Amino acid sequence: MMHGKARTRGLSRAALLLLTLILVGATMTTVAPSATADAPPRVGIECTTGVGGGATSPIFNLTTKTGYISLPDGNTAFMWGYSSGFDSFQHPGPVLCVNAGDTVTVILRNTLTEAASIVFPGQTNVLANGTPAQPQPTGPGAITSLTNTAAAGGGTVTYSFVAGNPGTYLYESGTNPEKQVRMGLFGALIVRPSTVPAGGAGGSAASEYAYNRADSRFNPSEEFMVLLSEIDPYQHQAVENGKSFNLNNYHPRYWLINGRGFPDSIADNGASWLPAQPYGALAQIGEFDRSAGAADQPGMARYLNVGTEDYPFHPHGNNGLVVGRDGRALEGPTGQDLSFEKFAINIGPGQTWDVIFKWYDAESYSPSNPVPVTVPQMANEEIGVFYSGSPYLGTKETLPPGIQSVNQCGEYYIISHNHALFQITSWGTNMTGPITYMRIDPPTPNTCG
Ligand SMILES: [Cu+2]
Repeated sequence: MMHGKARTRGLSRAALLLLTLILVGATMTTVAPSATADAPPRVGIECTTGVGGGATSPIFNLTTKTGYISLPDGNTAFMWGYSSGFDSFQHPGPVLCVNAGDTVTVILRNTLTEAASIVFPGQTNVLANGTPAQPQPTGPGAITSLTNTAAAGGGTVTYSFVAGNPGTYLYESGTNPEKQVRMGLFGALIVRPSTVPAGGAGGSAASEYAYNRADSRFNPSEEFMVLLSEIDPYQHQAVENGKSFNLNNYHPRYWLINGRGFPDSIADNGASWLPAQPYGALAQIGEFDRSAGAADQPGMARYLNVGTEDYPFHPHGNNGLVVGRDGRALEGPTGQDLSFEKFAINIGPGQTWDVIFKWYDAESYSPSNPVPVTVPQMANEEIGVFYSGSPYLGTKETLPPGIQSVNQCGEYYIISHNHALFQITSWGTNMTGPITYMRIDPPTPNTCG
């Protein structure tokens, strides 16, 4: 379904899959802002790294804020969110990147009109203000928060923990989560190995590995985030207007990737028209060079589901290799490799999946080795705006008069999307929502921008 935007006629059967990305502003200590953040990458994960405390003791300052995001049907949604330091509202929260074994400190300042908090699923022995974090009872048998809170109107709480297993995690509000998480109080936490795994390649860096396994290596410049979420606009309207909301009536109408719906999802990180939605979801990769050995490594997609039901994500073209889930490598008790190839992956609420993927030209199709199908007459073709005019990677040909193309260098675009098709919508505007593309660039040197 839904292959109209990217024309894939004649592509090698060995295409592969999926998607996404990030941004990060400078984080700030409570003492002084950091001015050292590099310009954000145009695509791919944009980490927020901690400041202060030394290389293995990162400190993050997160502030709850309110704001609005743009949705593909032209609506806006009132949201709550975590922002870094004194940054303006953003959605989703900053992508926190740390190394295993780091002593991580997260200082939450809460500007909302009710108490809020952060839980770190998958991390153990979390402290709040120096003592073990505890659920907060509000009466006999009643708990409104799974952890210590920062009081409304400027309260703070300091969480700390030693980062555990490498992998992909959510962080989210533990306070009235059926309200606060839905309103947007969530983000991704990435824990990287602190050292190159045993048997890892000489000269490689620990950050090139997803886990403490030599076979979990990937290309750090092809690392993507797929953070999947949902919005019931009536709940957000109620919160904005200070009214109660009956959760029996909860019914999402929007579904998003990295806080954006398609086509905004394929725009660059930090796109100017999405000031509160910094994270794009385009997965831009190079053709995988099977002859290059260790010199070429596959891409990596980190999927997270912060919604309330399964999201069956489905890239087109090929399988991915599922190497981990929920912050744990897929391995047996003595380290046996239990990774597996999968086409559509079904990400449950609260789950994360780590998937390594690549695209290679299995059939070596080219103008001198043409695809064995008859190309339809032009009158029978529908040409999408990403088509190069040629079915061959790295080749551009003249398009018919009147056809507009944004293809840069003969690259391919392959759709990746939530395959629960009723969720491919923005309150009824079809073919929006959790859709993105995998972009494959031709081998270098190329003329891609
Ligand atoms: Cu499809």
